[in-house]
Amino acid sequence: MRFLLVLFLLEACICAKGCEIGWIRFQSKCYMFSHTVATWAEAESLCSAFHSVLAEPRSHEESMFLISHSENEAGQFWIGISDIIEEDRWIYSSDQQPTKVNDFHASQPNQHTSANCVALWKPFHGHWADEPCTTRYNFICESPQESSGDVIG
Ligand SMILES: [Ca+2]
Repeated sequence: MRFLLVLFLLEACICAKGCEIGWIRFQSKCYMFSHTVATWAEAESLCSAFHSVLAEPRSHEESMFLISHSENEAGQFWIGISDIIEEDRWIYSSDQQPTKVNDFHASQPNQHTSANCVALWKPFHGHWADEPCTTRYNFICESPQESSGDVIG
């Protein structure tokens, strides 16, 4: 019985260190670059269904990782930043705090109240564009690397 418990704890440790299959690790987070498209709100729901949120780059390094990786993938990618609540006040969805990084392309944002969600934009080499939230794009979910509290097995 004790041996089984040790095995279980060992496995739990191994699982907690990595990312689920199909997710990519960078620093302390796991990311999933979707292969399907959805509106920004649908994308939020889909990430939530997988116990994650739309990606929220909190540092220059995280933002650069998302931008450079998105360049290897087809499509534009929604992230969890919007100015839905107040025009030109760009906030993270999960805590409504102002963004800590700004990787809008030099020409962006440029669509005012008609575009309130941020996408990594292919023609801008993955730099941000403000886009209408109802457009269907690919999206990036993020979850913490260590998913404590998950039931294993
Ligand atoms: Ca706007």
